[in-house]
Amino acid sequence: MLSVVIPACNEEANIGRCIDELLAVVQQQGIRCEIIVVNDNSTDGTADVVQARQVASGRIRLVHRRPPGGFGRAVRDGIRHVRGDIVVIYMADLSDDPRDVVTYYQKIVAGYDCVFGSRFMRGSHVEKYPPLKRLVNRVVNRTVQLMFCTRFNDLSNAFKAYRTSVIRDCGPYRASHFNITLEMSLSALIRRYRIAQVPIRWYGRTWGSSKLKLREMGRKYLCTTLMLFFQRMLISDDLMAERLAGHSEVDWHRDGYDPEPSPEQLLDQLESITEEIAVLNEPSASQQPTPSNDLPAETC
Ligand SMILES: Nc1nc2c(ncn2[C@@H]2O[C@H](COP(=O)(O)OP(=O)(O)OP(=O)(O)O)[C@@H](O)[C@H]2O)c(=O)[nH]1
Ligand SMILES: [Mg+2]
Repeated sequence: MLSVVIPACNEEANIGRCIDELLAVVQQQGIRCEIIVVNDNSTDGTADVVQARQVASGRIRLVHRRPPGGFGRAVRDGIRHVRGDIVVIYMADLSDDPRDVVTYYQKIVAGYDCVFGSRFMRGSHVEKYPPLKRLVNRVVNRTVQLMFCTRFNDLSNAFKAYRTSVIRDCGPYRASHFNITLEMSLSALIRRYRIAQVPIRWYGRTWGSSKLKLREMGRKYLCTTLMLFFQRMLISDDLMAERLAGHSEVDWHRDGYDPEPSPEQLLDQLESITEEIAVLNEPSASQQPTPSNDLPAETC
């Protein structure tokens, strides 16, 4: 099952359309999914809009957070509630396109562990990206590319997909704000998971205000990047050994991790496997390159 985690803070005029469009596209593709909206002390009607949809669809769940707020804290909370085996982090402000969620899902079903969307490769489509933000994005991402010797060029973008097992292996995460986007993607990268990069569509916000404050976020991005850089340089052998032995600390996920799956969870898993087999049998899925043809070509 696909679990879409949507952090939301004061997105009253966006969140309803965001959920409706996402559900329509995903269900049209026959993908079983749940949507987990993590509301961070919104002072507008965000929670009411989600609750109204929750009544109409059993696929939607609303998680309320208590202060302190923060994008990273919201993502961490959302992940704790995940029941599916594939997780997509998705924005509430209509900047991401639900059709790309389907692409992510199909890539993971085809064998990848993670899918990173890029707004800066052939095939991507970007509208109304503020020029200053774009400049900072390119400088940060180029620096990260050099430090980690990687071709992935939009790692700071939060809209990504992971197998839930990858998140369990890489966690627990520490970042509280937007730096969690780097923590999640770089943690998977240094453990050498199979990662696909795909072009995505991105649209600038048309309602509400940005929560990303560039000046405040700099030191947090730096801290996360350096932490992961030193892990890569000094202890990547330990991280890989744990990954390969499957001995990572899964019980950090205390609230959501259940070592004895319930009959409902087993049924979910069975349905996911059946869906995966069906998707694999579709011609479009079988024509996609196998992971070995499209693995990240590390440059160092
Ligand atoms: N739960 C929660 N969600 C947040 C928080 N900060 C941001 N978000 C959500 O995270 C997503 C991205 O935040 P934005 O404010 O759009 O950041 P941005 O994309 O850099 O800024 P824009 O260019 O204005 O779109 C949106 O869905 C927000 O509602 C937070 O502290 N808590
Ligand atoms: Mg945004």
